Amino acid sequence: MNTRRIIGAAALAACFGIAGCGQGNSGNGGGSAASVTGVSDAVSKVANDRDLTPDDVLAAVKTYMPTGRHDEYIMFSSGGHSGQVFVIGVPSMRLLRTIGVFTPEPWQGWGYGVGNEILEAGNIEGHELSWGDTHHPALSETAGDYDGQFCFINDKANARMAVIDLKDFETKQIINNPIALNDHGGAMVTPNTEYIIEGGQYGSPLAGTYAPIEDYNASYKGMVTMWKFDRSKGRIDESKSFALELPPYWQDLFDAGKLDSEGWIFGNSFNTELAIGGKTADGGTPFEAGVSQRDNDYLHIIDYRKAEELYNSGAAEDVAGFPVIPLSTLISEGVLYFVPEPKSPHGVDVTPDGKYVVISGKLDPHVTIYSFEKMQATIAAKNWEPDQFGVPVLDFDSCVEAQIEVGLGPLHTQFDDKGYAYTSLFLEPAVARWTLGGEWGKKNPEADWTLVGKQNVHYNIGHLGTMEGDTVSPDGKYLVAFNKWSLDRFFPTGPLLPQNFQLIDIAEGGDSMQLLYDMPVGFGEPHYAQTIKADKLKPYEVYPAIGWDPNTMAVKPGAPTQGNERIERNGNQVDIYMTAVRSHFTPEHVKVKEGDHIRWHITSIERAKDATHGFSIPMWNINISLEPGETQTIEFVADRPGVYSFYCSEFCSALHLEMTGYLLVEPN
Ligand code: CUK
Ligand code: CUA
Repeated sequence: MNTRRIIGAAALAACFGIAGCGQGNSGNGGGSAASVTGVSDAVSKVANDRDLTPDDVLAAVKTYMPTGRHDEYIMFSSGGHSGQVFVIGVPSMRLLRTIGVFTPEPWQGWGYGVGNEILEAGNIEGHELSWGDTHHPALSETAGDYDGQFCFINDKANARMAVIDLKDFETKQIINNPIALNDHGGAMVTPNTEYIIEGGQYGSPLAGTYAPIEDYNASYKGMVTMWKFDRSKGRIDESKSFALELPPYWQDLFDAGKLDSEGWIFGNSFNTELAIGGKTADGGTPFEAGVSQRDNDYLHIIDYRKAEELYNSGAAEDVAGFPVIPLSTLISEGVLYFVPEPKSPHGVDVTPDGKYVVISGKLDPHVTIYSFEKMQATIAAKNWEPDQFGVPVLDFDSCVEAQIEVGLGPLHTQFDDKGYAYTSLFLEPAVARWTLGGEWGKKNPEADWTLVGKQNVHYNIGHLGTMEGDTVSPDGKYLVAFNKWSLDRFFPTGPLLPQNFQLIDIAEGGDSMQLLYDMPVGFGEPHYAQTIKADKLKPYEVYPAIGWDPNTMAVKPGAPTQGNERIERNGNQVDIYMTAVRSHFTPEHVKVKEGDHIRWHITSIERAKDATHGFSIPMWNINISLEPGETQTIEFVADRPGVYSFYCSEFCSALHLEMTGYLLVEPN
């Protein structure tokens, strides 16, 4: 034990030596050689007192972020059932921001006066939805690489898609899928973000209609929707979007081809058994067993460029007002092919060169790697048998490049810059590192398609994410394991425990991964995250001009400005034009009559970075956030007479408590 500790001190001294040689982080300490010894002694005492091993100390030094220093990478994580997106710095694993998406978020005023119309657009036929099951965030791409402009995320529970603009990290659009009520294989983008992919999950009658479960094979459908993204408007253009009808297998995840395979998308599936579940009096097999009977399901191989041509030529049919290309057309026009994939597949990931597609089988210890070139040759040779719906099922052996035994319960795969792939192993639980073949395989010394290392994780890993790990140029460097269970890792918060994001150092090759840090996540269940190099993000410091409307990303005509604050009455319609600046609102008295319809327009006329004001009124569920330059409009009916003190809900200045006023609602 003592020996370990002494080595620990030495390792630490070496680490600090390296840090001291750099820029000198924040001016404290001076970074001279003399201070290295001093730091080493002091820190080895702390390490001894806290019973830290050399690896612990090394991990701490690799992740510690001195005050004022920024993280190298920014992770956009699904917020799970919170329906939000979490923004987390890597390697510090500090939570930087929660972006309100499908769910109200009071601090940003999301749903309390800000973004109400966007949230309402996500309701389905008047049914208010105030949660979402976010699964897969997708950063916008240019030429297959993250460009830092937009982030998209799906809501599995309700088949919805959201658009976040990374200029201000705010949600701009929520769109309902008109033909589906659940999704899963989204959001994924094509390499230039022309389309956002949203694949379905559980086979259902299209457009939320009714059909008896006994008619499953004929009346239930699968689908994948291609949402057209208009980058100049920063919105999904529903009028140029379309869907593909698929057999009622349960489509799971999708990934877009890139480089060699650009123009194609790939999706895995399960329940090719067409099980309908349910234990009935005359038998019946519950889903768990029913969907796991066959040895193979089908990898979906889709020529989306050809589908786009078909849509443009009018081959789609109208389903609830949305264009859907029928399955029969997809088959006859050569848009859709299948290839068998082993036992209960999960995860589909295209390699950085676009040449291979990696599939995991939850109940198969292998990853199966398909060659895009071989798929194309198999299609050209018509080496297929039709499935029961007539879809060509390509010959497995003609398409497979390699199979690697990686361990128990493989799920998802990501890549690095050294030609390694990383696959999450849910059941072990661990991360497996293996080598790619082709040109990328030459980036590491090991043989192609070989398992080279494993790192245990805690516990039950789902997705994993390397830095820019699903782009054409992954950085590697770190890997984050998104673990479902934490068991003994944290203080037990009752029977419901946090989930665990574990940071792993993957910078060195071979079998050399090091677990660095556990981040408890108190919002379940985030599935996936994408991580971008921080310097690719160019967010606004303050909004570009006073009177900026984040919805339109432009100055709002007629927004209140300094000097023209006023109250206008037209019948019982009252428009209040107010400004906010440290530390007052203008006007401070607002007198209206019971029953008046209020439109309250407020502009922050601040230009200083981080000078955010809030604006809250009791009784009407109003609390908004006004970032410098921002304008917002709140509407409500003053249906209750009384005196209401509105106030700024951000501690913005020494006289923040004085930043208040009275809404006086005079009785009729
Ligand atoms: S799924 Cu969750 S662990 Cu929704 Cu991407 Cu695989
Ligand atoms: Cu403005 Cu407090």
